[in-house]
This record gives sequence, C-alpha cells and structure tokens, in this order.
Amino acid sequence: MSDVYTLYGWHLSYFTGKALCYLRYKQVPHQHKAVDMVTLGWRIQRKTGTAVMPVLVTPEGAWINDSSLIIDHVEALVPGPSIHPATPVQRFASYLMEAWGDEWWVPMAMHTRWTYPENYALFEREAGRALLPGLPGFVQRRAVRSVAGKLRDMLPAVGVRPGQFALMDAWMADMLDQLDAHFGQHRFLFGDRPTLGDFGLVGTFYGHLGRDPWPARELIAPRPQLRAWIDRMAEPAPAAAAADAVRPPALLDHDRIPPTLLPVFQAIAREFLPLLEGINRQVRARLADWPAGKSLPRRLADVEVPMGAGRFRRAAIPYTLWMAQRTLDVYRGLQPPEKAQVRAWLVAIGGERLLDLDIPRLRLHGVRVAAGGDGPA
Ligand SMILES: N[C@@H](CCC(=O)N[C@@H](CS)C(=O)NCC(=O)O)C(=O)O
Repeated sequence: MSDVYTLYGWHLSYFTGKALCYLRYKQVPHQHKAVDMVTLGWRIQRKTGTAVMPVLVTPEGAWINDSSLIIDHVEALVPGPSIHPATPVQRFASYLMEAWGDEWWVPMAMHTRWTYPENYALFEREAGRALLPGLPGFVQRRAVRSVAGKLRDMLPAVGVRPGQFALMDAWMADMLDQLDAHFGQHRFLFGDRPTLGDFGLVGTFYGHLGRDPWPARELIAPRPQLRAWIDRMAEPAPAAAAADAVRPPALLDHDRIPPTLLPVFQAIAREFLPLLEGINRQVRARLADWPAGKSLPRRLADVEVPMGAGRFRRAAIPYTLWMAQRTLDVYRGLQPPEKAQVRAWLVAIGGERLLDLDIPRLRLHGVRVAAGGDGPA
C-alpha cells in the first residue's frame, strides 16, 4: 500500500486527461503511471470488471474507475477550493458542462485523432512504451496496432463516418471560436477558478485536440485564448494553486453565467438534449423486457440529432444517461427557490425539457449501466 494516490492512464487518453488535470489542480499527492498491458488487461479488469482507463488507486487500496467517481471521491476528502460552485445555476451548469464535455465531444476527439495519419506516430510511440515497457520496438508497435485497431473499430458507432466529417468540421470550427472568445474574457468557464465543468470539457482538449499534432496545429494554435486555457488546466502553476487554496479566486458574482457561454449552452440545449432524449427512449424500450440488474449493452441503435446546420447520427450509449442523471440529481437536491432559478436559466437557453427527462434510475457497472439502485454498483 502506498501513502499517495496512483492514477493509471495515458496522456493520450481523454478521461485520463480530465482526472489528471483535476488531481494537479487539487494538489493531491499522486503518482501517474502509464498503464501497461498487464495492468490494463488483468489487474484493472479484475478490480473494476473492465479494461479501462483512468483508474485511481487510493492509499487504502481501493480501485476506482470512471473519471467522475474519481473526482467525487477525492473532492469529498481533500480540502482546498471546491470545484463545485456554491450557487445553484452555476453549480447545475457546471455538471451539465461535465456531461457535455464527456459525452458529446467524443466523436470530435476521435475524428481529429484517427482521420489524420500524422497523429499516429505519437500514439504509436507513447502507447507502445506504456503497454510493453522495455520490449523491442517492433513488439511494441505490433501491440499498439492491435489497440489502435480496436479503437478504429469504434469510430462508426460514435459517429465518425466519412459522410459526417464536413458537418463535424464546421460544427467544431464554430464551437472552438465560441470557446476561444469566452476564454479571452474569463480564465475558466465560470470565472477565475476551474469548476467540474472545466474538468469535463478539458478531456477532449488535453490528450486529443490540444496534443495530437494535426488538431493542435490546425484547430487550437489559431485560437490562442483556448490554447491558454488548455495550458492553465494542464499545468496549474504551483504558486498560484497554493495561493488559491488560501484564498480561492472568485466565480462570477450573483450566480451569473458569462454571456460568452450563451451560444455554447444554447447548442447544448439544441443538440445534446435531443441526444439524451433519443437515448432515453431506446433505454426505456429495452428495459421493458430486460432482466433486473443486468447491465445494458454498451451501445444501442443509432440516434439522429441536430448538429450545427445539419443532422448527426451516432449510436445511443446508455452510459450517457448516467451522466445526465448526475446533472439532474443536482437539481433534485436544491431548495424550491433555487430550483426555480435553474428552471428559469434553462428556459433562457432553450433547455427546459431537460427537467422532463424521465430517466430510469441507473447504476454504473464498469463502463456500462444497469437499471436500479441509487448509487454506483
Ligand atoms: N466514463 C469513463 C470513460 C472511460 C473511457 O472510455 N476510457 C477510455 C480511454 S479515454 C477507455 O479506456 N476505453 C476503453 C473502452 O472503451 O473499452 C470515465 O469517465 O472514466
């Protein structure tokens, strides 16, 4: 047993980036280990039921998978500025942003990584060294080919289909401009310190858009304010972090959401909400004759939703609803006047239907979900 946390994962991994930025910001003593083949395929599989990263091993020896549960666990124990705003609208918006960052952006990150062959050299080098440290390069390269093959096989399901590239590219160009404009005005999403929403959003940018050579050069470098936010999230300055712990920098006063995020939240209401509704319809239909407690399939049939000026298709992933449930639980925990404030804000962004999303109670099993229960399995 160690007296510090261990985070298993790769810099290349979306959700490892999210957890890593969080642990650094909270100044949690931790070691980061680039997970090898045996740890991923055997130890993590045995401890969590699935071969996934990131996984956090606590000083007590618990193995926690899922970046959201990792953050919840540490946040409950470690002092320092909370990543949860104290006021209702910002708090709710921060969870919604986490869900959107985690789930909506996956196709964008996978598209910008796997569509442009120049990114492969970095993936091959880092994944090879991590998977089989010390073995000859040709053995490492063969192992990476097999992992890369599995990831490429997932592309069509998450919506990375050549017929949709132009739509995704146009959507990204617009959204990255919005984010660049926002970070020109604010250091983080809701003010001068990061919240859960920042950590959800940075997943896409840490390992993929901000680090893979093609998107880093073509999409992020031309947007310097966005670049600066990614760098602030990835490497919180120790001196600043220490000062923050003593006197946390402020979020916007009066529970305001920065106007620069209005187009972003409007897009979430217009696009992500129909995705949640479409997944929920399929999950409800599937649960009608599904054995109690059994995990749902990882993916169901396609859902078609608006994206920018077009329509986008991807497979319904029941797990995405677990992230929405997490957001809606924040609403359920509020007092009536606070609920009214959140509802009014949702009306203002065109997303009031989010509160009508009647999700069957879901529990997490590895990377899948099952109906029933209150918390994670
Ligand atoms: N919701 C999970 C997602 C974890 C996840 O999808 N991790 C990827 C790497 S970034 C992975 O290990 N994928 C393997 C798989 O999907 O089977 C989290 O937040 O940690």
